Amino acid sequence: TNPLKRAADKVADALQSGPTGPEDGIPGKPGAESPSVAEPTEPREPLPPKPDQGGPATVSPTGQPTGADQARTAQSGSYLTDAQGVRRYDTDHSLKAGPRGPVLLQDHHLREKVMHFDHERIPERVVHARGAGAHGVFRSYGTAANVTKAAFLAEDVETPVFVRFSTVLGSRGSADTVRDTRGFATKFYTSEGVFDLVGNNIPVFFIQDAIKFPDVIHAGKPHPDREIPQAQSAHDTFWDFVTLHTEATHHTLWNMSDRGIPRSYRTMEGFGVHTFRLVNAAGETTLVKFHWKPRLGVHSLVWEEAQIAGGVDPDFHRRDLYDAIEAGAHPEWEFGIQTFPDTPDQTFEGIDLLDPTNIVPEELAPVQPIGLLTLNRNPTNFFAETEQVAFHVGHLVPGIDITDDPLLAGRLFSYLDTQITRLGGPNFPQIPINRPQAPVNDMLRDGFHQTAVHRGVAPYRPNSLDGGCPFTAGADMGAYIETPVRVPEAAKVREAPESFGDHYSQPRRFWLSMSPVEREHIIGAYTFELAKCYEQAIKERALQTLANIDPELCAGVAAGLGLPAPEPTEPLADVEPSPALSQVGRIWPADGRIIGIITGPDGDLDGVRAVRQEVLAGGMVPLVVAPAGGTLGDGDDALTVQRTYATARSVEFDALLVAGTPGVGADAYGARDAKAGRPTVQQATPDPRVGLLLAEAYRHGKAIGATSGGQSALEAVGIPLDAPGVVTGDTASAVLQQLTGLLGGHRVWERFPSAA
Ligand code: HDE
Repeated sequence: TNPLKRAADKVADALQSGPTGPEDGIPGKPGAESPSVAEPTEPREPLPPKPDQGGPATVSPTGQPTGADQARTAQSGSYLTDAQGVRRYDTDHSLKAGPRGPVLLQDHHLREKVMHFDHERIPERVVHARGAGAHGVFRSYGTAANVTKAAFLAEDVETPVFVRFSTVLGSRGSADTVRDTRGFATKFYTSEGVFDLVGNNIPVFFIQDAIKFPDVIHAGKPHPDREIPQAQSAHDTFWDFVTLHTEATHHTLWNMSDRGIPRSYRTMEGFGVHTFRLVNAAGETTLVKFHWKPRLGVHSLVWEEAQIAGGVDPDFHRRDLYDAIEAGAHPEWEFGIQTFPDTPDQTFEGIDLLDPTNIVPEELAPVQPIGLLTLNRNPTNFFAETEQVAFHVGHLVPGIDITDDPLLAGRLFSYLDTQITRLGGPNFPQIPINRPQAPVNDMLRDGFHQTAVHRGVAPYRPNSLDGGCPFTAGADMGAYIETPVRVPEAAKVREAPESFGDHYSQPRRFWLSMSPVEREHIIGAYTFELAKCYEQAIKERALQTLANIDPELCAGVAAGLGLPAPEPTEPLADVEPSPALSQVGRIWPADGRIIGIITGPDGDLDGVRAVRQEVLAGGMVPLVVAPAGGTLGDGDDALTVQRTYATARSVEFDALLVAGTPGVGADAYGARDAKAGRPTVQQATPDPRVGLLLAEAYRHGKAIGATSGGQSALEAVGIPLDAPGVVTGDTASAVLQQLTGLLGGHRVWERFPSAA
């Protein structure tokens, strides 16, 4: 009765019954009157999906999954086996000629185990090696349905996704909080096949043509002789490149801004960077730029925090993403598009849409929300999912097409090519995390790591042996049809268009859009990075590019380097600021923010208990910080200590609340001395580590609160109780209310010198 099953049976019958006549509808086989090269048959029923492409779909006699099912479950059965499923009685001792004798070569288990281990590492990604991923769901609002026929963008469609965030320059084991661009790559498993949006948290790119990508990455990666520095742009070759290729000025400026050191993956914007072309059901096209807008707002670290985190918690962003998802604080981004008419010149308000060093200010083309992304599940296995996921800008679905951006063209080659080395052959789409969730019926066969057991004999078409399938679909059956865009009639050249020559007006707009604090941070970042360069000529050339952006920027950096500020070599561009580019001055939800509650055995434990519940009720995360681990108080009401004075560091918290007089740490300063029989050092109040926690939080513009008992701790480290963003109250709850209000602004910006 099931039409799919009936059709499948017919195909199976046709395959088994051997040569048949034309009455079977398979002309071209023996017996047919006029062999034809046209499509030999018409699908009479909806075509059956090919049998599972993942491997033999069989179940073992014991009912254990094998083949594709086993690939999904990986482990089954209760007993240790080798890779062939043979149970092993011991995996801790090699097979020897007697307990003290030589190890025997015939020990298959030893050799299999060590052989597999020897090959556990695969090459890391040549860029974006360091990353973290998560599963989620994308729900479309349907607001893009007038400009694209993509099925997953129709109203209320839910599509599973996998997202991988990354840094660009560092190795797999490098720190998360380095100054760098972040990758933001999303795999949508749509009903029409996989769509990958392989974007960044910065909307522009260093170069305008993919042919320079190897060069810019060679310049950014560690020096080839000493292999230092790791995951840093603060070195000569990077600055040499970006000052000689001035098209890099805009991206570099974004890197030197707070965007280069995000607070969390959860507080990053994402951008598709290139201009894409959407196609609707009527065949009309619209040019678009894709945006991800984080619900928590765009929020960054301050530089000192980034450096501290690099040491005390190199996994800062990875941990943050994982913990937030585990805690149920599911990060969300709204997906949006800026739309532009698809005119022959492909410019908008004078901005060349094919130049990936350009943005279009949101004030000129507002970002229209088209759906919501929620990350709600952590990977089960980092290697299987986050490491093996393979994105590709060429993974497109009907309704989404490319433009002639020359940077995009090279990427369309690179992402497929790189997987062959990284994932060991052309069959990486069969790895579970990469499998489409739409039926796959390709004619690709064999190759390294082929896990599918393909049936049939004719992986070509047309054919007259495998029931004629696979059939080709037309546009009305959901086929991907390239937009028949006109190709300009022109001579073959290796050249960029003249409009790609403006390298300073967009950086100037970015600079003019920044608040004083953000400008101060940018000047600090350039000064730090250039001061790390050895070559004087590179520093001078960098100052020249800065002079062409803005004299204040150039003078600030020149002063820090102890060099004269040059005059601009081009007239300064007359551009309007784009307020949407600034991170300061808006109010965001406090969800998922982390509140450190500092207390001790003598603290107000009832107050702490109550305030913990209020923090949780407000969608935030409370972390109780006390002198030693374990619990505070007794019985059922005992409070679990989540951070000790030894393990807490300011970077982890968005706000601190001192509830009662902090206690004195038991390990480094007291118990150890006492244990060793040494006289205990006279304790300062508060514990020096609490002092450091408070002083850093204050310096980094974080909200700080204290109950009456805790105020002395603030005063002891010189924090004025009437300073901006410092709040007090009788109870912890009263303090929390004020802290939550302050969190909306992300930081207490007034505390930074430029705001004074
Ligand atoms: Fe990539 N890029 N890229 N890139 N890129 C890779 O693909 C490349 C560019 C981006 O989490 C590689 O599978 C070229 C822009 C992300 O797995 C490689 C050019 C943007 C990721 C590659 C660019 C990106 C990559 C390395 C210049 C933002 C990580 C491993 C034309 C729009 C994806 C891999 C993940 C990864 C090539 C420029 C984003 C080598 C040739 C522009 C987020 O194929």
